[in-house]
Amino acid sequence: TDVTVAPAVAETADDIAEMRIRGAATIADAAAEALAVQAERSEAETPAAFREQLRAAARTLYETRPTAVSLPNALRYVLRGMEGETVSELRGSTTSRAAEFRDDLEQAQATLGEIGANRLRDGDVVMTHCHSTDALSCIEAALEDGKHIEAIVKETRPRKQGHITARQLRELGVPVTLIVDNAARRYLDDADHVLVGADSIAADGSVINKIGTSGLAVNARERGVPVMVAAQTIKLHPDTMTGHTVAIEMRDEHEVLPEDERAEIVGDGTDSSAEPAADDDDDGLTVENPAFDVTPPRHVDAIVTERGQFPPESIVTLMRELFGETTDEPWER
Ligand code: RUB
Repeated sequence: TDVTVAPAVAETADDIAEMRIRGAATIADAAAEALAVQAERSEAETPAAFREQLRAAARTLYETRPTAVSLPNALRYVLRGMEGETVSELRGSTTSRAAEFRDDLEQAQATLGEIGANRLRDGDVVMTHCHSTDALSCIEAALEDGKHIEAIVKETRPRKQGHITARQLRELGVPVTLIVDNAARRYLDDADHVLVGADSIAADGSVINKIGTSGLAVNARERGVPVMVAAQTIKLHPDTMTGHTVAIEMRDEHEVLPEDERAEIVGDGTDSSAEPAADDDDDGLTVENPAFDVTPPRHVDAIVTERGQFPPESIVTLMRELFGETTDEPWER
């Protein structure tokens, strides 16, 4: 069916796909906001047309990036609250449900921060990877408790989200040491915690987060540094309860190797002495750019949520409580 999605929704979808809006919680917030905008601006004349537009908007948002489950969880939550007999009732229920979702998200992050802060002692040094608003909430709450915290911030190639983390920690007054990803093992000797966020948590307690998290966790285990994952329950992946795996996003190779740098490796195709390629497009160099990886539960010490902190192996109990057994997608109905 050909349903028009509000331009503002298409714009949000593009911002998510291009990572101008990024990070699992921020993506969820933006998606809920976009559904509210769609509801407000809808010119649908019948309840059926309104519902179809909202579902189309949700699909557009859903198709942007595959790994952070907070996105489908947000869409599902808002669409489940779309109720009413008239377009005006549907509009009202959808916008208030989206507002409720966004308030809950903010509240959950604050509560999670207070719980996570209990794990941080005065004077502790925390090593971070990528940029996680849930992880930063723990540090912020520890600072509010009057604790002195320092941070070792991994740069996080290729997109350097570590720079965002470093900037926000400096704004909070936290002394920051910025390192390249490859220096992590060396600097673990100076760290009391590894603190990361999550894009998805699977039912077995596996943590799906920025590429490099799993290697960091293995090194931390070897060094005896506890690994703490800060993840609101919106990061829990319902489909994994029935054995589905989480899709790992593969991003554009140019994030890793720009065209001009590629030419430095394989030439620009004009060098006649080079080995003849199998076909015109194949220069024999493959660049892969997975955005996320999976850290097995045995390398994670605690998952901190707004509902308390859990050893990864017991997260499934919380998932059953929150999701029950239903995993149908309202935008596919
Ligand atoms: C972001 C990332 C973050 C999680 C958690 O990856 O891996 O650690 O999304 O973030 P990307 P938050 O930059 O590719 O989106 O705690 O803010 O939800």
